[in-house]
Amino acid sequence: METRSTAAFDPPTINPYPLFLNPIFSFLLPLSQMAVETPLLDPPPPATRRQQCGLILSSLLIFSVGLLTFSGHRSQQSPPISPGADHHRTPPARGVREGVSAKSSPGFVGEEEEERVSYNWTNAMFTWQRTAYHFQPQRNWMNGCAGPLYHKGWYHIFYQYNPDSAVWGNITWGHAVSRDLIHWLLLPLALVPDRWYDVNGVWTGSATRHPDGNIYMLYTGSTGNLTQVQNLAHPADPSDPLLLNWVKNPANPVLLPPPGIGPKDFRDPTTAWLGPDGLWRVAIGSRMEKLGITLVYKTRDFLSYELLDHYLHSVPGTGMWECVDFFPVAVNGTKGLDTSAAGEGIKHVLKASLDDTKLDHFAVGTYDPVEDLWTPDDPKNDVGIGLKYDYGRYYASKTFYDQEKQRRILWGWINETDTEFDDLKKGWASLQTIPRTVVLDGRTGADLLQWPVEEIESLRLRSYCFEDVLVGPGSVVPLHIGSATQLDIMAEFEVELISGKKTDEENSCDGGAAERSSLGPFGILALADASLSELTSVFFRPVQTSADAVTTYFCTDQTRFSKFTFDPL
Ligand code: DQQ
Repeated sequence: METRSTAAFDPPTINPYPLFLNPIFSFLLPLSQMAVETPLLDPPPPATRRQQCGLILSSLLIFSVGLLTFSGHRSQQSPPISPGADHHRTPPARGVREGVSAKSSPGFVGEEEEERVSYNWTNAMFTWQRTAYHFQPQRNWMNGCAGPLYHKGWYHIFYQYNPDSAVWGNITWGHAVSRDLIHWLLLPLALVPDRWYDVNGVWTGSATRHPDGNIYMLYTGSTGNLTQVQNLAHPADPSDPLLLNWVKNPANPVLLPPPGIGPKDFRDPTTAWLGPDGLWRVAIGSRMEKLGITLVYKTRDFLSYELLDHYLHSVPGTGMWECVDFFPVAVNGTKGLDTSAAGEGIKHVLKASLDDTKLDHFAVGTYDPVEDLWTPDDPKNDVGIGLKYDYGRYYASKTFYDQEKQRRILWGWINETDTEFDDLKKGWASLQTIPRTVVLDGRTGADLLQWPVEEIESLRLRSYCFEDVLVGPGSVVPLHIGSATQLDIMAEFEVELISGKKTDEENSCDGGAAERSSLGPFGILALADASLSELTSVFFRPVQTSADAVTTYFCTDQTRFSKFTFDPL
C-alpha cells in the first residue's frame, strides 16, 4: 500500500538569468488509493543510480495510502495542503513587471491574432525566462534541428534559424558544436538561402555518414515559387572537426516533387540507411490529401535517385508528415544502433511530426529491408494515432546515432506559446529540448524509453537528497533546499496497488494536477512560493485501464503558474 519515491535535487547556478524563482520544491501527494506496484518511470541503470546517490544524494518518499481524502492522513513532515483547494486563487507571485507573458498564461493566447492580449514586453524583461540548460541561440527565431551528427570529438547541431528576426522566415542553418551535448559553442551560419533552389529557405535536412568518411547532408530547399526540392551539401573540409564551411552540390536540386505530390508537400529528408542491395534509402515525408505518407528513394551516390513504387508507410487521416525519422532499436540491450542496422533482434521506429496538430508521433514496428516496407507492431498504435514522444510542447524532433558512445540521441524543438508580437518584443523565440537517449522498452517491446543524456549531470554543482519521506495523502511536503536558480530533479516513485480493479476512465494530463485518478496524481510542485499560490506541477497520473494494466501519464500543469491580469501587481 505504498508509493515510494526517490528524488535528488541539484541546483547548479550557472545561469545568470534565474529560470526558477522561489524554488520551494514539494511533493504532491497521491490523491487516492493504490494497489499494484507500478514502475512509473524507467530508472537509470543501477550503477548510475548508486553513483548518483553517492554524489547527489537521493530521497525516498513513501506515500501512505488508503481511502483518502484531501484532509486525510497528515504528513509527518508538514500539515496537509490540498493541491486543488485554492485552485481558483489567482494572486500571482510574479507578473508582467517580471516578464510573465502569454507563455506562462496560455489563456491569454487567443485563437485569432486580434483576440490575443499582449503587453509592452522588452527583451530585458524576458531574460529570466531564458534557459541555461537547453540549446537556444542568443536571439531571434529558431525551429528544430537538422542533420545532427558526431564528428571528430564534436557534436554538431544545425538549426532552422532566422538571423534577422524573432519570427519564422528567411530560414537559414545556424550551427553550433558541443563536446558534451550540453555546453554549446555558436559557430557561423552553415547554409544560407542564396540559390534559386533554396532562396525561400534552407529547411530541415539530415546528415548521413558514409563508411568512406564522407558526410552527405540532404536538405529541403524552398524555391522562389515555394516548391520544395531536395538538395545536397558537403563539408568543404571533412577533416575539420568543426565543419565550419559547407558547399552546395552543383547538381542541386537532386530531387523534385514526384508526379502526384504537391509542390509544397515534399520535405525533410531523413538520414539515409544502407539496404541489403548496397543502395542507400532516403525517406521523405508527404501527404496525399489527408493520407500521411513516407516516400522512399534509393540512391547509390546521393545524386541520382529512384522512387519506390510504394510508400514505406502511410496512415489515413494524419495529413502532412514533416520531419519523418526512421531508425532501428535493439530488442534487447541498452545500446543504440547505427541507422543502417536491420535484421534479427531489431525493431524499427517510424516517427512523423504531424503538420496539422504539431505533435510528434512514433510507432514501433517491423521493417522488411528487401521490400522496403514498415509495418506497425500494433495497428492501434500506428504513426499519428498512438504514441507521442512527449505530451508537452514538442515538435520537429530528430534522432542521430552517436557512434562515439553507441547511443541514439533524440532531439526535439519546444515551440513558442508567446504571440509573434511578443516574440518580436522580447527578441527570441523557442528552444531545443535537452537531448535524450532513446532505447526500446525491453519490458513491453512496444514503447520507447527516453532519458536525458548522462552529460546533463555535469551541470550539477550542489545536491540534496531526501530519503524515507512519508507523505500523508492529500498533502504537500516541502523539501527545503534554500535558494537556487536552476534545478535538476530526480525522483523515483514506487506504487503499490490495493485493488486490481479498473477504476478509471482513460484520461490524460488534461484534467491538470487537481483532478484525481485512482492512483494519483503525485509529483513535484516546482517554482512554488511559500503560500502555494504560485506553482508549476510536474506530476505522474497513473490510470488503471483494466484489472492488470496501468497507463501512466507524465504531465505538467501550468494553470497556477504566474497568472496575471491586466493589473496584476
Ligand atoms: N519546418 C521546416 C520544415 C519542416 C518544418 C521549415 C518543421 O522543413 O517541415 O522551417 O517545423
